[in-house]
Amino acid sequence: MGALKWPRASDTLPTMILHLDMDAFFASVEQLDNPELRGKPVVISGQSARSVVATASYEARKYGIHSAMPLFQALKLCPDVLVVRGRRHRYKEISCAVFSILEEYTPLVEPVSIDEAYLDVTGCERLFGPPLKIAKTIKEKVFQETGLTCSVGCAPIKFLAKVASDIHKPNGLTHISIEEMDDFLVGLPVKKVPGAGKRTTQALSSMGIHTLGDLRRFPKELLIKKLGLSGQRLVALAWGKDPSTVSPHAERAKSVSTETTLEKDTTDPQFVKAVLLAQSDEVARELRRKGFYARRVTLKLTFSDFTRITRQTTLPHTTDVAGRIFEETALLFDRNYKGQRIRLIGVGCAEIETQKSEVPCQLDLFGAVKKRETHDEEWEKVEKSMDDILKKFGKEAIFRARLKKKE
Ligand code: TTP
Ligand code: MG
Repeated sequence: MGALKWPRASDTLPTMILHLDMDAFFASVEQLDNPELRGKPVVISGQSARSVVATASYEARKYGIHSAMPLFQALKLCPDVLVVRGRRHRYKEISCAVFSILEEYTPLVEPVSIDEAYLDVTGCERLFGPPLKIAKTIKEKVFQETGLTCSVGCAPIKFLAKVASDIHKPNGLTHISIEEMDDFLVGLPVKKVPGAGKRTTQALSSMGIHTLGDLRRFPKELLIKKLGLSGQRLVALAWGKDPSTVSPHAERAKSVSTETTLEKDTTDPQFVKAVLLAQSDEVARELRRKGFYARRVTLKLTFSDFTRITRQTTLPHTTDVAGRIFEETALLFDRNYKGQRIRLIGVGCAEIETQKSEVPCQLDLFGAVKKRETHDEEWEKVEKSMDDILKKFGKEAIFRARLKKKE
């Protein structure tokens, strides 16, 4: 057999990819937030006659209920099923928390959907241990920080990582090593290959091809003639050649952040807040310089034992204002700090947009539109003037009184 060519392997390191998928995501979040739903058949759905099920809890799946099923059909299968209206904002919040955990292990995180991502952990071994250990740690961390379970697949190529994450769902962990990969591919049903649609699998089935092993034995040219590009892709996958790589989403890559390792560890909240204010200024100035507005604000703290936490807030409107970023990070700090010795402080902004979003409006009692109470506009004016002065007179020209060192 000729030498296999791994997609992103360097000469010495075989690629190792993880695929993580949250279990019954929306339903699990609802069960987490509302203990009365736990252990019960639950579907997330609209409540009209035309609604379809977005997802079903594993208890509901026992009745044959699944995503995309019309609600009336789900109610026929299980008249007692609890129908819950979805809360996108909450799912997004938990999704951000999960992605922040993943980014602690590698910058090569590719979000696929709100509850699913690929990670390229090639070469992370020295830092975090072998891939299976990383997968286990990530599962534990996701559970600790969100209270939810996920399933993870671990394989030398991307599509197999996804196949693997589905094998022991829910709360599964499946590893396909390089040594096991060939046997695994031979026995894999074609319909399990992500992207192999109904029409392709039916066409293959009519040729007697049910597994990738069957596909390997079939004349390649004939397959490509019959199925075109998708045939070509399947032949490559059947031989363990997946050209796709883990590519972090362009939008997510657009983030602005700063961090400071302190000269001496601290437990003084006032000191931390002074640092947060300076960092918020720095990040906001960078946003304004690039013409960006951020929707997500992140606080990062590393403690003296090198454990760390990242916490984030999704804002109702985008911002490039330091005052807003500071208020949010200070609030995150107050909510999450438990007196540990702090070694490093970081502030970041993500979910960057190039358009400013409107400050949300509230209707007052008489239906008139009223602007929400906010200081953003005043801050904005002050900070824009600070930018101008700094540009004209240099870095030391102006600073916040709060940051001035006591003489
Ligand atoms: P999935 O990961 O496909 O499903 P899941 O997380 O609910 O269950 P599993 O344990 O099998 O992974 O989708 C993630 C979320 O996306 C899901 O909780 C609800 C939402 N979703 C829809 O809104 N519509 C759909 O058709 C699907 C498939 C999912
Ligand atoms: Mg899922």
